Amino acid sequence: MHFDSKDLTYDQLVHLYKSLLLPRVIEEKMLVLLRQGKISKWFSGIGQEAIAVGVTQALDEDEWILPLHRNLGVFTSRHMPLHKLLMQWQGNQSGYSKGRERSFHFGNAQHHICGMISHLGPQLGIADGIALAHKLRKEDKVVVVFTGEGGTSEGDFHEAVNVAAVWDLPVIFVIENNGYALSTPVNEQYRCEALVEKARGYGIDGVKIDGNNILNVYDTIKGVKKYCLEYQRPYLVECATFRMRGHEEASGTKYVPPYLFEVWDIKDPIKNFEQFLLSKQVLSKEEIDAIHQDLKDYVDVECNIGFNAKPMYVDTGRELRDVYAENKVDVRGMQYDEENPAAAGPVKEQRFIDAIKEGLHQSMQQHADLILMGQDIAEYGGVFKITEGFVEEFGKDRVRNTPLCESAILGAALGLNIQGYRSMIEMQFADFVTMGFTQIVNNLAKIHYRWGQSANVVIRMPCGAGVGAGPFHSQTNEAWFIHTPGLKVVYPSTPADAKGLLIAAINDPNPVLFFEHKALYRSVHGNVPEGYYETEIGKARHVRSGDDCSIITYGQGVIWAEDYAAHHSEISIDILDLRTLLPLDYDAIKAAVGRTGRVLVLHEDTMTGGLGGEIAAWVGEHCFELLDAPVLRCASLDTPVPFNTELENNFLAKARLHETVVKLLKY
Ligand SMILES: Cc1ncc(C[n+]2csc(CCOP(=O)(O)OP(=O)(O)O)c2C)c(N)n1
Repeated sequence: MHFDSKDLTYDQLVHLYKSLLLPRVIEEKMLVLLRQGKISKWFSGIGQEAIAVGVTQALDEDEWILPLHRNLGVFTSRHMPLHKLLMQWQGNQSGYSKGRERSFHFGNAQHHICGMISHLGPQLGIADGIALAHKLRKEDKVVVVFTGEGGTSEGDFHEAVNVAAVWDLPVIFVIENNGYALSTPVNEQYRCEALVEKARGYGIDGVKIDGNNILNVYDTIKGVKKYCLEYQRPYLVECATFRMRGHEEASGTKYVPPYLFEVWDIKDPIKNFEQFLLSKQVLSKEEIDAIHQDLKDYVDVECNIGFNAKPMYVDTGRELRDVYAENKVDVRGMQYDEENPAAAGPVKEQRFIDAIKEGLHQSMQQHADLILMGQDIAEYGGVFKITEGFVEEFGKDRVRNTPLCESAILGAALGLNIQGYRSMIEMQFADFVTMGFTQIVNNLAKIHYRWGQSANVVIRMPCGAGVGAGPFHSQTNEAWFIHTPGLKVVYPSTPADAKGLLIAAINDPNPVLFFEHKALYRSVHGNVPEGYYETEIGKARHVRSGDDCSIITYGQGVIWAEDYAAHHSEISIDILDLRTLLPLDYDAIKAAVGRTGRVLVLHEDTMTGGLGGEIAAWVGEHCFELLDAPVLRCASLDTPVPFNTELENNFLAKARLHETVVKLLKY
């Protein structure tokens, strides 16, 4: 192996050597601890240390790195105390994730590390967002994100590299090509000669290097960093290496031809660097032995601390509280008072769509750090024209057209928030959110609980049927998200609430899905205060009082219920508009049950697994004494949304509203 120390000083070379050796010494100890049953799972990076260490050492300490499961060298090079890492790996309360996450699945803002989630690829988009924040602030910082060669087959790799290329983001994508993804060899993973060839397809540059040569890695990343900053572009670095142990320690290596271990043992990054340092008389054999011993002593001392951590103290309240970031935004809108709407300024009649636009517009004026992202939202104004005129007023930096890549953009939104920006993503249609599902339910939703990072991201979801648009432009898919702790889900039915809830969502440090029904955009009008105000998330609205039955509903269901009540004056109907579906306003639900003793939950979403089932169960459990009849549900048919108007009308819950009310009243 050829080493070129260029202008590195004696101190720098020794520092690199110690940094390279530390993760190896720790890992050797880990293998012993595993055999003793003291830790449960271990993904070994033995033989690959030069990549994690070389990359991290080439960056400034405040440049973000997004490592993977074999990158112990990133964590040690960022000076994370080993005893705290050990607590993390044991699932101890004093670990970085308070026992909530395993192995390397955590991040830490102080060390500028954003940890992976198991899905591997989704962290690539987060790097784009962090880099975008640096670019917007004109900071000279790069971001490094790791992927294995297996991870490059995921759509997230493609999306993230493409976005970085199109947006000229200073991201260094490091592919750690270690020959196998679990048991899958590279010839079953991809067809190109080298993965770096893919760079050209994205219109960026890249290089393939020997990932076992620490000086090579270090020098390459230093140079690539300069390039990324000077030209404001991403770069792809493929590091050739080999996984010297099983995928994880329990999984073995039977599928790897034994000769490969011999070949790669000769290329061991530590042995080779030691030889180089000896041959150049940078270090003597005795000095190397002494460094080894020092590191072993350090590991033993830290293990003693790490294995004597206080035992887990289970506190259900704390677990539930930590799911959400505390909502203590400094600049708050005025709270909207239903009894006195004029308190939020003079009111004017607006369509639903105009109120959303105004809420977004005022939020852009309020928050210089609010970034809008979505397909065709800039010059074109979005397919529903909600952001029309925004790019002219707020500029391209803040009103960003995106390539067709929901996942990378949702990941980028999280990256932006890691750097203190907030963002709004417009799904062109709520149906397309499936393409970014993992980012929402696994990254955005769980990150605060996992390691305390907020995710101030609003996802606008133009949704709903009744517009003759067929199965993929008509869904109202809120139930997919209501089930996910960490998300908030709002679903307004009036223009005033649409504006106030959108402003509140943008102020909220948690990820909020904002459902806006397309059929209401231009058909529903109402008085809307002109000022900047919030409608509180988590509070339902009592729409009208009645004595015979209570309809608990939201979104277009409110319009149906009001219309039904208006046409059936012989029935005294009470209506509750939930407005927020997660978290639910249980007090308001209980009050609605108490007012009539007969409850019908109405929603446009399909029946099975819909919110109606949850509310019915909760009312049954908590309000049984108040009921005069079982809770009934009226929902859309359990089919996809059909295109044909007659079929669609039959599909929608509205078609069965009358018969359900009659049935309820007959009990
Ligand atoms: C989306 C997803 N599919 C499958 C897995 C299971 N899995 C975990 S690691 C892994 C192999 C990853 O290979 P690679 O990206 O090359 O990284 P390496 O483990 O070799 O470092 C697989 C298949 C997963 N974690 N996530």
